[in-house]
Amino acid sequence: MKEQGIERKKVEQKTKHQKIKQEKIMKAEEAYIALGSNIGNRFENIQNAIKAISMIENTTVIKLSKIYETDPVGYVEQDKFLNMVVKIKTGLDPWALLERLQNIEIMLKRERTIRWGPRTIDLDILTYDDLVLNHPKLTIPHPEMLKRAFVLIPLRDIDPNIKFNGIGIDDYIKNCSDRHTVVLYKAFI
Ligand code: A4P
Ligand code: MG
Repeated sequence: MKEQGIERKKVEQKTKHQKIKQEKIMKAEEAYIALGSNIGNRFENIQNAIKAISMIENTTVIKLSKIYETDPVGYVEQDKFLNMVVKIKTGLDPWALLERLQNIEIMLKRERTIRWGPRTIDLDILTYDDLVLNHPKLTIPHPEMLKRAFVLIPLRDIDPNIKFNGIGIDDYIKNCSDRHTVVLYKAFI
């Protein structure tokens, strides 16, 4: 009898915990995260990063783009990237979210040597609700995103009607010089 009581209490506590998590997420903001990898098993790095993002507290991954193989932009003497975008809902503020993403980069042993250079995993916050933030350690929307087809093409998979400054995403993609180097790699994870 006593054991049954303890079990019931555990279940009730678990349900309460899930309810609190659900409530926090309901109040949460939507954000887009860009993922990129060009070292080691790129597909596995992307998969592991998504798993880790889905385990961040008060955060749910709600949509995934397709995965694309892309030529490097910026520092070009490096291997091709795999890129994709995920949409999340999070109860974390943008700074806490950045910290969690950087911890995931460290966990997946990202090496930071050359700016714009090779990396096992790069996680950038593209947008966070309609927040505009201009800080050297956190700029939102991501300052380069509207010039990069390797970001915009996967973002369009998730939200083909998204606009920036009143301009549709297709118009931005048309003006990206890397648009012909973004090639479908896998339609799903
Ligand atoms: N930081 C500022 N704003 C943000 C934000 N919105 N999200 C700060 C994430 N971080 C942000 O980044 C340097 C600092 O940016 C961080 O400490 C953070 O506080 P980093 O990731 O350490 O360095 P990085 O990635 O080498 O530099 P950066 O400027 O972030 O480069 P990007 O813009 O990420 O570009 N070509 C292809 N095809 N595919 C790619 O994925 N990626 C890059 C890197 C270059 N070329 C590429 C790709
Ligand atoms: Mg980055």
